Amino acid sequence: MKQHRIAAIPGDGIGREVVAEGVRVMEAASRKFGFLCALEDLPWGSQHYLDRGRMMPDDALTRLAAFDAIYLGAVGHPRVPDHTTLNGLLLPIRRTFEQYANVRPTVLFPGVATPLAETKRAIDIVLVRENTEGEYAQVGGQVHGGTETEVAVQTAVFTRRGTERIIRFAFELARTQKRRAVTSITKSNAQGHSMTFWDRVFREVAAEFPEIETSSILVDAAAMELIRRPWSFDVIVASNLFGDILSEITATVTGGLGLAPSANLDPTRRHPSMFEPVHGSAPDIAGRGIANPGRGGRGRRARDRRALNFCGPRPDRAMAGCYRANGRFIRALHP
Ligand code: GGG
Repeated sequence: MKQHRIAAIPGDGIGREVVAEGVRVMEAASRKFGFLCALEDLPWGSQHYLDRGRMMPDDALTRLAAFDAIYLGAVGHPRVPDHTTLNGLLLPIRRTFEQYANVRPTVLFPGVATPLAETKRAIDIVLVRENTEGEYAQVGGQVHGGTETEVAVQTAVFTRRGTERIIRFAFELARTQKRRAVTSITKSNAQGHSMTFWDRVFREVAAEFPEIETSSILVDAAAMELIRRPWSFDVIVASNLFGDILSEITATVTGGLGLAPSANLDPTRRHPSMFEPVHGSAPDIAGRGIANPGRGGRGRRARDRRALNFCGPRPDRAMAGCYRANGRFIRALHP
């Protein structure tokens, strides 16, 4: 029987609760479909930082390299700066293991509450976010700190290799899944160097996929259209920062952040890929056992209602929707 070595990093806040539940699902799936999971729990994250001054041990990346996949909960802690939690764990893992494709599919499940007034149309979007460079490249610095002349510079980095491979990934995903269209999202009017370069690479790669419709939209217009007409989108490809921001909108219009999955893929499979919920550590509700994919108020009755909201008035249809969405998600991982 095939065995998968999985590194589980529950991390901070509700990350611990959701990973525990996810592991139960994984175990149930392994029994049903006949595979084994050798799971190692790695207690890294903000508590590790508060105890030892580092989010993860010195040899963490070498240790992680030996696994088939990484299952991450969340990072973020009220006593640790956000840039420390992100740059001390999540971002080095994505970069070191060349997890350049961040795939965030969103489907509006039947019966799930959405803030949209119109709920009749199907929403089924795969947002492909560049995951190793762009605005997250960590190039820059600060001088004259704390004085009137202080300066902070942060440079976005767009390489030919990085830009071309993420755009090609999005088109290959669209082709494999027989999807209709790929939309590229930039801000080329304001960022006339990097984003016009992205647009040019997008046009070049698009020419290899003549059967797929293409469009390019500015990020501000995309933010509006994802709320106004989310059903008009199919596959989206965007830079690291724009993809991060827009995936909060795609998650929100399809039922909330709690439902949104995120796969950080090295499509070459040379390194382990990492799977995580889109949401953060939610320290305000951590440890109370109320982290839940649906939305709602406080207390047990509200909690039950949230669970029901998640399933909807027709749980059978909701589950069928989940299975279809999960099938798409799994296909999205390795087109
Ligand atoms: N589920 C992982 C997590 O804690 N995500 C929160 C976060 O801030 N993510 C930033 C990113 O995806 O770039």
